[in-house]
Amino acid sequence: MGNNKGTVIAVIALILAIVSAGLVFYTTLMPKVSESPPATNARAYVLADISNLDEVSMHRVDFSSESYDPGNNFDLTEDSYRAPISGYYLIIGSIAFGGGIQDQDTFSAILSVNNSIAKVEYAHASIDDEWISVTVSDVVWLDAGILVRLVAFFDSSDNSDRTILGSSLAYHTSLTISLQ
Ligand SMILES: [Ca+2]
Ligand SMILES: [Ca+2]
Ligand SMILES: [Ca+2]
Repeated sequence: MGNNKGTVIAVIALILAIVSAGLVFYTTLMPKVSESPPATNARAYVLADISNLDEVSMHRVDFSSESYDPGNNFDLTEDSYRAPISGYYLIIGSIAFGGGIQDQDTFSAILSVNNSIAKVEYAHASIDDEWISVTVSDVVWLDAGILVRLVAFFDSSDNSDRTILGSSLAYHTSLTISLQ
């Protein structure tokens, strides 16, 4: 009996040793599960029309609402997106202009990265007073902390003001950003 008891204790001790060795191996040698990256997706849009924009001036688009911004990277006061981490980002900016004159006005949507012009797209009104959407998009490397903005520019043929159109949905004027 004494021997059997000793054997049982020895077996239990061996099992405990194996289990604790396994725990040490698991906690110290297994690769750490990487922490989830910060949320980067954001989309801001213009809720109500912005009228009386003077021509041949750069207008930082004044965003008023967000569809989503879980990482709080878009600042509606500064109208800018700040990259939370370095990486390649897909950026899509759309501006809807109103009040154009057929085949004459030139409307531009400008992607501003780090306060420099990164890309420009432009279009002309195809009929009088039609709203016209201009979209600029690109994949851009952003270092962490770099600012992205959407800028409007236009040259009206009658040298008059024009309007950026807003909507209660994001389909008129918006800026969408997503880490690739
Ligand atoms: Ca704003
Ligand atoms: Ca925000
Ligand atoms: Ca003009």
